[in-house]
Amino acid sequence: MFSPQLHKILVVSFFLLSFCAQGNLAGFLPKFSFKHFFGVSNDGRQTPDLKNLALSENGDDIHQLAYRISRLEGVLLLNKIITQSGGKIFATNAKRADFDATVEKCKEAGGSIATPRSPGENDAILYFVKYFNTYAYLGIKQSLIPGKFQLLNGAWLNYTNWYPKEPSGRGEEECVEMYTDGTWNDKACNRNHLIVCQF
Ligand code: MMA
Ligand code: CA
Repeated sequence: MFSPQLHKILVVSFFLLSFCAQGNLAGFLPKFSFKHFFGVSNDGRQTPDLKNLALSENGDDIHQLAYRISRLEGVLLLNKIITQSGGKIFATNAKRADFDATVEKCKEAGGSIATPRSPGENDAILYFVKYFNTYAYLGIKQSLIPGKFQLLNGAWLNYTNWYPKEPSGRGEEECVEMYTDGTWNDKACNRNHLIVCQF
């Protein structure tokens, strides 16, 4: 029913709105309030105000929805709640986890672990690594060939940003972390790093 782009924006919007509703981003964005985007239902829970978005096959409804989403996207970008590069959106929940838990959290949210495929995408992830001054795991893992890395879908990398002399683990470091300058290091998968997802 939605284009992949609209679907992605909806998923990331509700991922972030649910964290905000739980107050999990308190402190991350102290001056910003999401209250304009919520109505309060009679059971007291906060729910997104989507009453004007009853959808049909009517193209006008889709345009209204696209317009509303683009305004939400503007707010999220303005406040650096999300970053983007090309068509990809990146976001964090400001929490830490090891590699497996990060993969799981991002999946649960309808996305996947942040995986830079270009300098622009690397920078979009780096924004959060710098903001929280915390390394992040990337969606890259050692292949069956020790010291050779691939995407989680098994594809070989056609963009890399290794720190000088990395990867250095020779089979002992199966995951990849992003340093606070945006360069990459192969590393054990059990560290607590910043959760950054892509959508
Ligand atoms: C650590 C560890 C490695 C990294 C080296 C760089 C000593 O090991 O983080 O993954 O390659 O530091 O000196
Ligand atoms: Ca290393």
